[in-house]
Amino acid sequence: MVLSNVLDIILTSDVVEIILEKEMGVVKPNLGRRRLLASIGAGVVVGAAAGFTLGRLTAPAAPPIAEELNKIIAERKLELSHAKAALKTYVPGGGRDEFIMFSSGGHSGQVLVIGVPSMRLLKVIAVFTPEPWQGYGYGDVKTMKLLYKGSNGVRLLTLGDTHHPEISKTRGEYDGEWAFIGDKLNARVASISLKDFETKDIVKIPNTQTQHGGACATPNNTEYVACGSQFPAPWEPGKGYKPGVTYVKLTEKNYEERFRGTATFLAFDRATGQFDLSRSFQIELPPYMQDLEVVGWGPSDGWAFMNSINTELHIGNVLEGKPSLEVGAAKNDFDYLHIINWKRAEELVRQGKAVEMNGIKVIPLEVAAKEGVLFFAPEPKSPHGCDISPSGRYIVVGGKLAPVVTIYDVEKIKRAIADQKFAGTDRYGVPVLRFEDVKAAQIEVNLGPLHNEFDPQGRGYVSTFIGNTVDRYTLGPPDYTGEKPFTKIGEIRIHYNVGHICTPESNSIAPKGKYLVALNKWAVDRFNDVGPLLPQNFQLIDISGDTMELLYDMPIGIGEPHYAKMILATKLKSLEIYSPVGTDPETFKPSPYATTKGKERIERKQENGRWVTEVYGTLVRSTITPDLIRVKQGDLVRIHLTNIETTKDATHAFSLSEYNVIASVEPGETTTIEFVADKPGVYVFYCTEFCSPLHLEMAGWLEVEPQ
Ligand code: RUQ
Ligand code: CUA
Repeated sequence: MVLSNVLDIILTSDVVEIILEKEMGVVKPNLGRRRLLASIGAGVVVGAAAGFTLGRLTAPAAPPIAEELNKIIAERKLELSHAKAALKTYVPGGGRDEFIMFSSGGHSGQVLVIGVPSMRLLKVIAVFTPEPWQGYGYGDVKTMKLLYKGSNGVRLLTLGDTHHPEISKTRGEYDGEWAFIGDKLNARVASISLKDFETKDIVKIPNTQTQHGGACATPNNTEYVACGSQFPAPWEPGKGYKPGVTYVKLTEKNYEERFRGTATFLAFDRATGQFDLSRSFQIELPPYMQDLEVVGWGPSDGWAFMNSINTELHIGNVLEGKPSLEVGAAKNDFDYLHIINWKRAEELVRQGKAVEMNGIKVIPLEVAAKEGVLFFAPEPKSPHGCDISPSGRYIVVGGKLAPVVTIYDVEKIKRAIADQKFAGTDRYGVPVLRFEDVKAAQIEVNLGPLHNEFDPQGRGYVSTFIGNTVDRYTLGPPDYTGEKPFTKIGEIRIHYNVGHICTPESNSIAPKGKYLVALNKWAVDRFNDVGPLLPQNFQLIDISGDTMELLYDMPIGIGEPHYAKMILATKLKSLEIYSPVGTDPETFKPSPYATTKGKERIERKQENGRWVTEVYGTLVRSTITPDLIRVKQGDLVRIHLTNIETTKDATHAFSLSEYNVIASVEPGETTTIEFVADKPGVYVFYCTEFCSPLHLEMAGWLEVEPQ
């Protein structure tokens, strides 16, 4: 049989081209199909690369590739589109994904790291919730400190609802050095180092109970990470909101007068990964429910935008006959896009016009309204999402209950503000712009548009929650200079109920296009049933062509992811081991508690009137030294552990039976665990990573002598 006929008739050449491009790297985009087929026939490709298709291609007597694949397609009852999708997403073992996606883990409290296009889950980074594999929150001092520091001062919070991840930026582009994630439930933000993919700081945002507007890095150098409150908190004039302390009776009048939202700019230190509240500032906002936030660049440099719902100030109380929030907050035809001049706010703080409340400088609402920090623009009915085009000129908002995306022109906003062209003020004295003065366009899309992402061709993508689609549209100049600006040009069906979407490096000056991931809330019939609680469904979509094609469904069996940020994998520079041996991952500097082989020791001493047994130990295949630790009941036991391995992947873990203690010690790392030996007995500790044939022998004893 002639090879080219087989390809044309049975499989079409698409599949083969994908294989050759992906597996062999021999096909340049300009190499035509004709030449390609000719080369297969002539056996030119012999030995070009290794891969599952090659044996077939190169052995002269082997059945042609198409026949082989066709058999699998038939056996597995696939369609051509499935085979193509499989080939476009399959990354062989040892291969690398082109993009890395950082996805929120929803109410798992963690961050998911996913390779694209393979959609393989690479890691779940522990952030707000204890996680035993990483030794996070089980006696490991650095992680315990983080969880306590990041709590609200009232109780230890071990629950977070992560929504919006972010990656640090330099000159408007993602730089791959830091990631950030917000906790909606408790108004917290965490920083994650992308050197070791570990959480380095958690900060509770002062004067704020819940947050939904971030994290969002300022574009030039991630000087600040911006975040905005969601549900307003009770507020004492001059004192703000303090968890567990502030009480204001919930009445309609009090809600209007004594509840407040916030926009916060957390100063971030790129060198240490720490947030610094003393250099941060906050803007007091009306008790509208603020939603997503973006910080602009280019024409919108110095400005931040956030939408809001419930400008009705409705609080509910259905048992006493009041409409629910759902009903009461959907009355107004327009809510308010918040337009924040954050550079101006920074200036006002410098001039001393802010009030210090709970450790942060707060610009009072009246000052923000009068001094050019805060403006409003009407946005249609229960808006959602707030995204910025690559040029920084357009702010795009979804319309939840209206089948349109609304696009604001930042140039028009700035002009209207400069000309003091306002329709009036809201009830708090904040100037309100006229919709017609600031609108660039409204694009009709399917029902329930939520979030927007962009590609390098100046096209936008919007998720439609009710329509169950992702719609593609054109922006206007300078993002898109072709025919038919601001026009819907395509859509793809989604399964099902899409929330956020994610394209590589969107919401930066240089989106990369190629793929889109839809973060779907419902999976319904897409996977095997695993009980009534079903996974979320991430769908990978190829957006490189004129029509969008569905490539892959990835079940997410942990939490409810909201947003994700995707970056070119080559921008990430992950450490292979901690170096030199004895490095403290908190600082990436040599730890004063590091020990070397032969120097392990146990010391017992008094510290502030309490007995402390301090252990300096090492871990190496396959011994924990010391392997017998004797302490007295009631001692505080502090064990410093150094993994003295320098081999990639040679992680050891230290887990202590009956004590709820575990630490993960990566090659080269020094870490410290601490616990009180409150119960007498003999307890085994062992390494929980299967590290060598004698891993089972990597164990020891803790003897707690009764008092
Ligand atoms: S938003 S409800 Cu990102 Cu669509 Cu959280
Ligand atoms: Cu170390 Cu098992």
